[in-house]
Amino acid sequence: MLPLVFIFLHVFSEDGYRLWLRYAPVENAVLLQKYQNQVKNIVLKADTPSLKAAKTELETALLKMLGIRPVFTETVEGRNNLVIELPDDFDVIKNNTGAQELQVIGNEGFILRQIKNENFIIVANSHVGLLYGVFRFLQILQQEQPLPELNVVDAPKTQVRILNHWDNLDRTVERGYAGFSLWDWFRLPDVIHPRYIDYARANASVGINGTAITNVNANAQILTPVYLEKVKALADAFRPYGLKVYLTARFSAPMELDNLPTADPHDKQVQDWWNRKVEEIYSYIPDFGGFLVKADSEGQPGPHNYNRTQAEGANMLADAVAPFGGIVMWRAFVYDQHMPEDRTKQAYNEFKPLDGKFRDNVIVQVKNGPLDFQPREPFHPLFGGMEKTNLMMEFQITQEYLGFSTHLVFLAPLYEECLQFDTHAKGKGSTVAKTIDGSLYGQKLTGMAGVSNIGTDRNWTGHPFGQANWYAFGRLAWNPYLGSREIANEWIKMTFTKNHDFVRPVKKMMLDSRETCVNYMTPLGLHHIMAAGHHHGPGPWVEGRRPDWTAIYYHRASADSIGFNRSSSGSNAIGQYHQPVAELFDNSKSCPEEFLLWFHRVPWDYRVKSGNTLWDEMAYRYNQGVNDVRTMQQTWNSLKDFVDNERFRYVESLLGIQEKEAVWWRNSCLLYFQTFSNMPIPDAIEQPDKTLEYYMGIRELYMPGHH
Ligand code: GCV
Repeated sequence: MLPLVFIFLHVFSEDGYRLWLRYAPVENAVLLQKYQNQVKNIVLKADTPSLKAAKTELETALLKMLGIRPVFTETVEGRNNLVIELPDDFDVIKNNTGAQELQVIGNEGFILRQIKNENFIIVANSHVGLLYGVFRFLQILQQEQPLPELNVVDAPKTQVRILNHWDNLDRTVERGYAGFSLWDWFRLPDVIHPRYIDYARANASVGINGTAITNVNANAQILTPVYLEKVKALADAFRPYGLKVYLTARFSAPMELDNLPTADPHDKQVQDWWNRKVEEIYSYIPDFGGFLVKADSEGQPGPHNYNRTQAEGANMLADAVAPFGGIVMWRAFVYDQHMPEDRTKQAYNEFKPLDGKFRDNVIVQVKNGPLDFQPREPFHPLFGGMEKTNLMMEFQITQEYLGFSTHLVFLAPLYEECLQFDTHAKGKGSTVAKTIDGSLYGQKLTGMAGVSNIGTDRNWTGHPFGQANWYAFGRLAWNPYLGSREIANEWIKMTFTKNHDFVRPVKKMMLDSRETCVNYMTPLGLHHIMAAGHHHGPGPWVEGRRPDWTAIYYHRASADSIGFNRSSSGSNAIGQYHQPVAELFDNSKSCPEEFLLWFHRVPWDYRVKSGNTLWDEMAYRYNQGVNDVRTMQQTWNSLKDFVDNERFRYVESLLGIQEKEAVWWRNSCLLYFQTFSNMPIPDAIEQPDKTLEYYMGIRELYMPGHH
């Protein structure tokens, strides 16, 4: 007979809406009883919006997980209370927390502590800190961890932990693969969809405290009163969850909205315009976070139009928001097709000389790598390159270059690889993580942004495993030193089941998936060989009028070699890194093989570490990528009995797409590069079953995320 839980799984399907906040019933009977005892009596004064949110979350979660409705009181009675309060309110808290640790947790951190097997306390210095503490407590229960001796003192290591939504006002989402924008501008401000609250809950549960709700390719209309009313409604809905709203500022807004003759940051009229506009925004949203700006990049206006620097542009906006406590996140993604310089060097060349010239409330937002969210890039040399400037990380959660929302690619390993890279900026151990959390240079303003993969799809992210990337981003923004394994472990247990026989193989599948994607798309340091425009599928043959948007600019394949020479004998991009990193990358023998063709131009018969020629190695890696997707399929198929039918089938279908597309990538890239190498595809690997002409003839119209 099938165990009851299996029958249950097949009868009750899940659509993925509940994310990692499913609050499944606790299965371990001993733990269940202990938990029930501990939370029967909850001391919580729910007299502010954040504490009301905490109370509601507890009520929902404890009923679902433990089957009980706890009593909420304002006094500690006897033993076994769960006390959720600010430090000074109760003796049980005062006597069991120290001044130093209260200082360590700051304004957003918390302490979770079991006291002598009796009471359990959740302490923070703010109501949002208490809410974060409640979410963490519930996560511990969801993962069925024992409470005794639990002692968590935790605080975020970065200040601004923010999602960037590239959402347009017509509800399309640039590079969005999960439906339309969540923000229903047409019905706002009157209709507040419950989904806005669930969005805020999910973010708060991992400590995300900001959301930039509009596309960086900005529309000035968002700054008009009609839209500010709507933004205010969203800000009001998010506020209890500690989630601040930010807007993208179009640099030419004074000209577009009020016919000013210029947007020159040195022009007094322009400065006054922004000052007034900011005052107006704060009249709607008193805790408005500030602006996110893309300037002088891909057609966006900026200070270059007036021969001003990026710092002059940023500082003008910074001065406008400073009196209200706002900040400006100024993107370093600045490059120009007319510049003869290697595209990957341009941002550093532009920003490095400006080090120390930005206001204190400006934070320069730098993409993880120097190009554009490729499956693999070396870290951006601005990390460790600007000691006197606030810098924040920009990761992409949406998988623009990693198979959209149909490929299972767990991004925590990509994030971790970047964060753990040693820049050597101040000697050994100067990891990228330390350049963004203020620990290396003592920056006061720190942060991490993630380009959102969220949309109106019922399961939020299109791919059920895309949720893991949202989760991972939040966890790493809170603590950039966490490991991918730990993050995957937490997410799987809360999103699916705690059963070890499921968690173990799924964790392996997730942890391997990024390398798998690199192999079937861009092995050995290849980059930007995706189809033009929408970036879906392979396009190593892409040529065009704008060289920096073609594939041939990046791989430079010819009859004798392939790769971009960025060594000291080439574009010298390696010169933007500190020693010994520069030297490591400079020499093709010491350069990590995963970056070989990023930094070097290498003959087809070059021997790589395995002893294979470069050509054979490329073929084997492409093939390995395909085989590994097939292994993912086998793994998933073997786990049918642990997953509800709906999610099981959906993931199964998506893995089918991923397998087909991995084959497409492998075959088309090998056939295309073979026209240069003139070498045979090794017999040991599956041979392409279609011609290069067939692959080059594929045209995909109306792809999501590209408008
Ligand atoms: C929002 C890449 C994407 C663009 C995106 C840009 C950016 O070029 O393809 O869609 O624009 O990055 O990060 O600004």
